[in-house]
Amino acid sequence: MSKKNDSSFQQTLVLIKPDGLKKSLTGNILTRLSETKLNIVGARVTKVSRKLAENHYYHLREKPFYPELILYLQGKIHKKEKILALVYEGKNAIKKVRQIAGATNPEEATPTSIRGSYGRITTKGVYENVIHASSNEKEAQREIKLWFKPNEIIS
Ligand code: IDP
Ligand code: MG
Repeated sequence: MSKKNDSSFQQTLVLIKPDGLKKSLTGNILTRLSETKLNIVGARVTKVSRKLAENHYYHLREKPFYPELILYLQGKIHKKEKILALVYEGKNAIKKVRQIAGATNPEEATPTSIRGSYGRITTKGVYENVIHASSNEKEAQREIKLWFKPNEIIS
């Protein structure tokens, strides 16, 4: 079976969120992610429009923290209005990246994970957890299309 027909061979979206950029964590985060031995097949710095943020976090639109979450992803809270978007590819990419990212709540994340090391909970209640990582295959495919044009992925 060729690599690309193998269902464990996946692409996953990573976003270094505005707090990650503001705290100069890009190098540390990329170093941690390189432990996965996955390949980077896409990378771009971009501003996040309200529409893009709302689309990305569509599944959370009913949550009380949603308005704050949208401002957070847009960088309005950190006065750093951009993110670094990456696509990682390889065997079990989604699970490997999620494992190094750590749990959503930085207080519950393994202390050595990216979120456990660098995340925090703000007084307004948003989990500032420095990175996004797709959580399943359907989500990964939807999100990669949202953040990248097909010709920006070099697989
Ligand atoms: P994930 O980022 O681990 O996939 P999601 O449930 O998809 O978690 O939530 C997206 C983002 O929304 C989280 O990364 C975090 O920034 C924020 N968030 C999720 N749940 C909560 C919560 O209960 N309180 C505050 N912020 C949350
Ligand atoms: Mg999620």
